[in-house]
Parts: sequence; structure tokens; C-alpha cells
Amino acid sequence: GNDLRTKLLQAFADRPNEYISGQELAEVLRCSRTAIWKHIEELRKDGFVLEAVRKKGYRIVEVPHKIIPDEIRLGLETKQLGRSIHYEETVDSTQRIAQRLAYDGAAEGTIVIAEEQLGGRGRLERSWHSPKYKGIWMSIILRPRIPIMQTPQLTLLMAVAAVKGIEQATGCEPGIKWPNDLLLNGKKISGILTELQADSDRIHSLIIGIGINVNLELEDYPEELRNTASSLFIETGKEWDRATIVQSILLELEKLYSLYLENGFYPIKLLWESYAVSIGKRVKATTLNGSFTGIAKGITDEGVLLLEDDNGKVHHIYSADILIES
Ligand code: BTX
Repeated sequence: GNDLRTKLLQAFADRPNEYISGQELAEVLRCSRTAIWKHIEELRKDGFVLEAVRKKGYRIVEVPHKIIPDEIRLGLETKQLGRSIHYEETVDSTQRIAQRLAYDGAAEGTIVIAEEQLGGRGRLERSWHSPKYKGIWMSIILRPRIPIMQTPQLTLLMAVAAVKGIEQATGCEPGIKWPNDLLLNGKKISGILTELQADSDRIHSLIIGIGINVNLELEDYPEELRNTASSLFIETGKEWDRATIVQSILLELEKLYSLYLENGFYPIKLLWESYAVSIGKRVKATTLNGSFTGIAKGITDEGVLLLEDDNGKVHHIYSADILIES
């Protein structure tokens, strides 16, 4: 199967820009025309743009643009983050791979990045749609020496780093919806998931996963996400270089992370609040213990959301889905 694919790509590479008929390809590769057709369809699914012209044959017009680890390395200005890159074409979830690498002792700052996830995860066992070559699906291994209680702060820190990085690379400034969604024009373009490896008193590693919808088109989303999700491409009408965005996010993350380790959460909290779109608004928070409606007042020093209900009672929301009502 894969062997035939390689030969097919070689046949096109040997005669750049020429049309090659299905008949001829079948002869050269010693297979059926149906097999050729099947592989052409596979290539299309993987992001190749192929032109088919009657009586002439097939021609490759565009090859998929991949995130090449060397492209990330070239021009990466960080000291530690992203210095070790684990790259794969297709994975179940980059979180799973990062968990394993972290367990095996991977250095702080190691990143796992994939072109496609078949089992990308969100919070609470939800799934994260991660089609091939279109987004940034990345997990970062950190080993902060902080109390376990404070880990939600790092999710918020990551959100700030992502906003700043995206802004640096593209000029778009997403807003943050507590705790971890990045929105552009009210639609979700990114999500963050933080997972821990810890025992009762010590964090061994923190795995921060981030998904960013970069070049997805509307048709790349399943029907049920089309009203709520968007991408940098959809919002700007431009295709963006994913490696450049990864570089700026890692740089921003490294700066904020050292600021945090030296000065604590307060400066991060101020930045987070300046990007937050939910604060001061009327929101509905759906938690595992029911839902609460009221005004989002702000976040505590731990990163907990403060929600004031209509009776003036302030609720501490540790984890929830937030709907902004106005
Ligand atoms: P979340 O639980 O806040 O969001 C998940 C929800 O978002 C889903 O239930 C669905 O409604 C919606 N959704 C799914 N896919 C997308 C998408 N591509 N764009 C917009 N909305 C979507 C957010 O969880 C945390 C997501 C982290 C994803 C990264 S990718 C790298 C790493 N590996 C991995 O498996 N997860 C993380």
C-alpha cells in the first residue's frame, strides 16, 4: 500500500508539472487503474491538490505544507522551550505521547507536535477535532516547583502566552474566555488542556496541551462545530505559517513562565484580565454541581472564577463551561 504511494509520488516528481494518465501510471507502477485512483484519493485526503484533466491525466498542483521541526528550530529564540521536539504525522493524542515522555524523564520544555490527532482530547473526556496539516496540535512538558493547588494558574498563563504569540505572528488579538478558550469574533479558535503527573506533595510534570485552529476551512469542521468554532484562516482570509506561530507562542510562554516563577501569579493575572472577554459580563456557568447565572466579577489569585449571582452571593467556580449572555 504505502510502497505504491511512494512510487506514485516518485512518478509525479520525475515529471514535474506534466500530466500523467491513469493508464500510464498503472503501467509504470504495475498495478490496476483502480489502485491508482484509490491512491490519488488518499493523497487528496492528505492535503495534496491534484488536477485531473480528461484525456491528459493527473498533475500535482500543490503539496501539503507540513510543520517541519527544523522550521520551528530555525529562528526559535527560546532557551529551553521547544529545544527538544517530538514530531509525528498522525497520533492518537499529543497529550498521551507527552505523558509517556514525561514519565520517562523528558527534559522540561520538551514539546510534542503532530499534524493530525485521531483522538484529540478536551476537558471532561470531550474530543478535540484536529484535522491533518491545518492546525497546531501541541503538548508542552513543564516541571514547575509549585503546590499542586496552583496548577490552574498555568492554564491561564498558557492562554496569555497563546494570545500574545498569535498576536505577534498574525496581528490578530484573540480574547480569553475563562478558563481556557481563545475567541476571535466570539468564536473558539483555540483550547487548552492541562494534565498533571504528581504525588501527594509534588508535581512531577505538567503537560499543557494546546490546540489552535490555524488554516481550517469551514468544511474541515463537523456540522455541529460550525456555529461555535472558527480559525485564523476563516477570520482573516489568509493562510498562516504554523511554525512561525509555534515559535512566537513558545517565546511568550518562556518569558511569562520565568516571570511567574520569579514573581508569582499576580503579573500574569493582570495580563490575563486585560485579555479576558467574560469579566464584567453576565454569564451562565455550567459545572458538575449544576449551573449558576450571574456577573463574572474576576478571578482570584489562584485563578478561580468569581461569579456574583442575582442575590449578591459570590460563588467560587473551579471548573465550568461558560456561556456569555450579553
Ligand atoms: P474543551 O473541553 O474546553 O473543549 C472541547 C469542546 O470544544 C468539544 O466538546 C467541542 O464542542 C469543541 N471543539 C472540539 N474541537 C474543536 C475545535 N477544533 N475548535 C473549536 N472547538 C472545538 C479544550 O477542551 C482543550 C482542547 C485541547 C486540545 C489540545 S490539542 C493538543 C493536545 N492533545 C490533545 O489531545 N488535546 C490537546
